This record gives sequence, C-alpha cells and structure tokens, in this order.
Amino acid sequence: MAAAEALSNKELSREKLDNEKRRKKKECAILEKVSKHPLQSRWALWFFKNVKSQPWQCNLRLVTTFNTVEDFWSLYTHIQLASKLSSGCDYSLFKDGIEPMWEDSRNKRGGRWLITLSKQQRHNDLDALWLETLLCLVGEAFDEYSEEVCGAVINIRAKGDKIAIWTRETENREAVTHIGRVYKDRLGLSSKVVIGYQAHADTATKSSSLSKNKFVV
Ligand code: MGP
Repeated sequence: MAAAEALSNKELSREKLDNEKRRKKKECAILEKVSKHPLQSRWALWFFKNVKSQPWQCNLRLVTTFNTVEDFWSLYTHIQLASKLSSGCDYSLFKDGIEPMWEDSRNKRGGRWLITLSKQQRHNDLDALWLETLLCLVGEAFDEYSEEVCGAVINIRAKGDKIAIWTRETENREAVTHIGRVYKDRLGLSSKVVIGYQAHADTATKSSSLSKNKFVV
C-alpha cells in the first residue's frame, strides 16, 4: 500500500515537472517571437547550380524562407558569399510565393534593372553590391513602389557577373523608373554610369547582351 502510494507520488511529481517544462518551452517560443523584428514581407532564398544535362528549372532549389530581420542575418552569415560560388551558380531572393523565373504570373509582364559587372569587380565590389541589393529588398526601400518588386538575382558567370532587381510590370513606367533611380543611388553608382531595364519577354527570346533597354537611369 505504502509502496503504491510512493509510486503514484513519484508519477505525480514527474507529471508536474513535465508540465513545468512544457510551460517554460512555450514561454521561450513566445519570447523569441516577440523579440524578433518582423519584415514587411516573407522572403524566399533560392539557389541555382548549372547542371547542363538537366532542364533549367530542375537546377533551381528553394533554400529557405524568413520574415524577420534576425532570420535574414542568420541566413546571410551562414551561406557562402556570392563571390565564392562557382561559375554558373545563382542566388535569388524573391517574395515568398513568387518563383524566380520569367514564367511566374507575377514576373511574366515584368522586367529587371540589370547591373553588369566586369571580371575584376568579383573581388572588389560584388559582395557589397549584392548585400546592398538584399537590404533594398528586405527593407522595402522603394517607398510606395516596393510592392512592384518581385525579387533579385545574382548570376555568377565567367564572362562577368550580373545582379538584377526584378519588377512585375514593365508598363508601370513611374514605378519602374523610381525603383531604378533609388536602386542606383543605394548602390552608390556614379551619375555617369547608366543602368538599363529590360523586359523579361525580350530577354527570354534573346541573349541578355542583345536585349534592348526599355528604360535607363
Ligand atoms: P541566365 O542564367 O539568366 O544568364 O540565362 P546567362 O547564363 O548569363 O546567359 P545569357 O543568355 O543571359 O548570356 C541563361 C539561360 O538560362 C537562358 O538562356 C535560359 O535558357 C535559361 N533561363 C534563365 N532564366 C532566368 C530563365 C527563366 O526564368 N525561365 C526559363 N525557362 N529559363 C531561364
């Protein structure tokens, strides 16, 4: 009888301990949530590695999504710097739900502000320009036109790397040019440098070097 009572007391205190642990865990989860700083949008990071035997789409992988400042930095510091990726690779950061391809319904009428870099810039400028591009995106830097932004892509290529911000509608002239001006300014490009905006519909039918600029800033 006494032994049975001792056993049930033991069970009771174990249950109490388990409940306490569960409560603490819940509290920690809530604290973690409230202490993180939310971003306006949820973002998805994609990685592309060129395997020539596979169709283009199959080489594209979703890495992860995030929607807080802290999770952005945690991701950024854990992944390889763009300048250390091998040729043929891309990173893309897009609003969650938009795939980083021309075919997505939010991209197909859009285009991109394209920054083409020289080979030497891989060592000197590339990582800083890409980080600034990411900060423009997650910080919604384009005022009332940030909604027009779909994402950004960095292409690591032997012939010269490229960075671009993709927007959703080439016909929204005011939005596109505002985004271009702010972007150029944020990258600290000299007023002598001209950057161009190309429609995806045009890029999809030509090599990017032959696509004509719809706008320049
Ligand atoms: P790229 O990777 O954007 O540039 O496109 P790269 O390698 O510098 O080549 P260039 O043509 O711009 O000089 C390379 C190829 O990948 C394209 O010609 C397409 O075959 C394919 N590709 C690229 N994108 C962004 C897409 C896309 O959105 N959809 C599809 N279906 N294919 C794409």
